[in-house]
Amino acid sequence: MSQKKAAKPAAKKPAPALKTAKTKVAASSTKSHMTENRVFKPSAEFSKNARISSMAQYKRMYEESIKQPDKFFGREAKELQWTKPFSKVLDWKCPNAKWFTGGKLNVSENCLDRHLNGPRKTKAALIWEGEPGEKRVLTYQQLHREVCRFANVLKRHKVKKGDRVVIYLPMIPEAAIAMLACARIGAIHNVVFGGFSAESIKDRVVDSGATLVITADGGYRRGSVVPLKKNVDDALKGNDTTVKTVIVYRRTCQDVHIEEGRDVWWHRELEYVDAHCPAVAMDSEAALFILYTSGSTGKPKGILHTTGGYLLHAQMTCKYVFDMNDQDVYWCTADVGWVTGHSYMVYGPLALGATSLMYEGAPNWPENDRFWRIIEEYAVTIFYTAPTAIRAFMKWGDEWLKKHDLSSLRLLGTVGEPINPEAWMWYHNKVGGGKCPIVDTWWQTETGGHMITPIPGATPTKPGTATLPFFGVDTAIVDDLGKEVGTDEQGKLVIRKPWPSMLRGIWGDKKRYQDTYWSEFKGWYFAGDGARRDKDGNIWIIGRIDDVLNVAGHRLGTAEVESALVSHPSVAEAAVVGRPDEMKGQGIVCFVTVKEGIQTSRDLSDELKKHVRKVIGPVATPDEVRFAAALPKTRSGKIMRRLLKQIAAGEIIKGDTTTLEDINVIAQLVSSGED
Ligand code: 7RM
Repeated sequence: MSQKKAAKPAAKKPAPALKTAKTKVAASSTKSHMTENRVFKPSAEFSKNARISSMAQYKRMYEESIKQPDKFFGREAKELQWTKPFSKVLDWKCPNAKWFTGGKLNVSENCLDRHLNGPRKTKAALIWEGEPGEKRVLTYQQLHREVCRFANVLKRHKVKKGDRVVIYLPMIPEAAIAMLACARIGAIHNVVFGGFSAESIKDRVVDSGATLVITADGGYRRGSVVPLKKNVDDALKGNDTTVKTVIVYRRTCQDVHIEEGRDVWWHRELEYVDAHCPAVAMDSEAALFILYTSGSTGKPKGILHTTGGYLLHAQMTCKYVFDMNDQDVYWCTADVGWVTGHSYMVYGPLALGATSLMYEGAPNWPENDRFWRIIEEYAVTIFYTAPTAIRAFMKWGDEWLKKHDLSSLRLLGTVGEPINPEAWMWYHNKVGGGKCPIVDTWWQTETGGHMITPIPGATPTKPGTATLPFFGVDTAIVDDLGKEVGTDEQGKLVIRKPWPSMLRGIWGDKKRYQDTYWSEFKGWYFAGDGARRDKDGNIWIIGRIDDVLNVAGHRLGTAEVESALVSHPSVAEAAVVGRPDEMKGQGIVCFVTVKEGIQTSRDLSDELKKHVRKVIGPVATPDEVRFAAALPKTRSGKIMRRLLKQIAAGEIIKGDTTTLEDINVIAQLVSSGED
């Protein structure tokens, strides 16, 4: 291991006293927001230095953003560098939004070139640490150079404006370089998470019609090598896709197959190009990237994001939500394969000229304190991670934190799922030393950036709520008829106005875009989440109300897992539900009926778990496979998921079962979990 073992003894100053408006009244195990009365106001010191320093200022800005969006966003957008100024802020005809029409700009120019004229030129843009311990720092000048060179490699391979490029890389600087290089020449990137399987890559390659794939020989994860190139080879087997070229970065140096006439090495390609590559001026509404995400039905959908509005929102949220400054060392622990990695590791921070840290591997490699070690070593000031990670750290114990000096931290963030108050308190006290505001940011792949979030120098926070809408975000919580529900009542979370970074469509499927997001309530975006608003106006996200799972912050469709299961020769029918999981938020439970003549066994259940893992990827590995003689269905043949969820959670069956076709099915299912 190249990591040094010894850790400094905790040389921490005592944390300043908590600024709590109210004393602790709720038991720490309280899950319900109705009894959550702990309020944490930002410290006077934090507020004083923040861009937004009071609720009055937030409210003023919010009001302007809703009532005069043209004025508000027109002003904010001037902070981007436009090759040609826009003539109109918003053109909205539901469900089609056009932001900053007439304007032209280039995302890579905004993230790189415009920082080269002053002191940021030699400032760290990316700080990287590999899992085995290597370190790299790329200044803005160096990153610019690498992006230009790689963009020229893409051009050499005939990649043009509008072409789709699949990126399947580990968490290495080349992932950001590849994304920015695509943006520079107007190619549309489609990043596929390194934890997805060959079949998932193939689906995404085919659906997006990609002509080029960028990958690496392998990547490091928890001490072993993930065979990325092998997965790409398997995905492209049969030569029946549109892919002409595969560019391979050498990361792990193991032997890989090189397909003559298709595969080329990244480092060799660089020998043929120079570092001069002008950025292409793109229409504000030109596509920037596609990112696949799970829905409640069918295969993952390619969420389309465009240029001007997306970049503005990413930059603006880094400015106001993360309060990022030139002095900050900012670390987002998300993978680039998720939207969080796009907006908050690459585009937002770089647009703002900040320093973004990237770590390749697992949080518990070589030991449970890897993250704290990194925070100490690089004096990280802003840390953004997921509740599932926080719960894992809590379980591993405080001694891992105590070995490290975390006093550089000034702001903490979470994303991906609701955070339980216990985890919030632990994060606040143990990681933040009681002094750092926490921004619990609610948003989605579709929204492009933060939607509901505290403003750290202004918003009083409570453990478990994402609090208030960001600028321009017009939220409402409504019943099935679209009527706003009362205080503390649960309803569906909708957004009633377009916002700059909203998705512009689903790749290749206009109808699905309209149906999925804009049909439940006419003219409003329906996010798929349930929520409540408390008496102080704070929004508490309950979670997905559709058939989308959130496993350790990873979004998966029950339909995807079901279709993976029925692709196995022994399976007749499958129904997949989530069950509450203390660590992961949700675990995956599969109810399976087998084909005539097939014997069920523990071996078969293990085989099915492996099968799903192979088809979708390790993130989708089921926690439990339960065999059943039949699945509970209504008389019209719909699987009753509500019942299955209760069975999976071990709850006594509640609610109406009168529509159930065969009541005996339930008794069998309940007992099937007992052996
Ligand atoms: C960024 C991201 C989106 C789903 C979303 C929610 C859940 C995300 C929070 C949250 C409660 C949060 N994109 N979610 N953030 N729930 N509080 N702060 O996660 O497309 O992969 O997932 O994640 O259910 O609909 S995503």
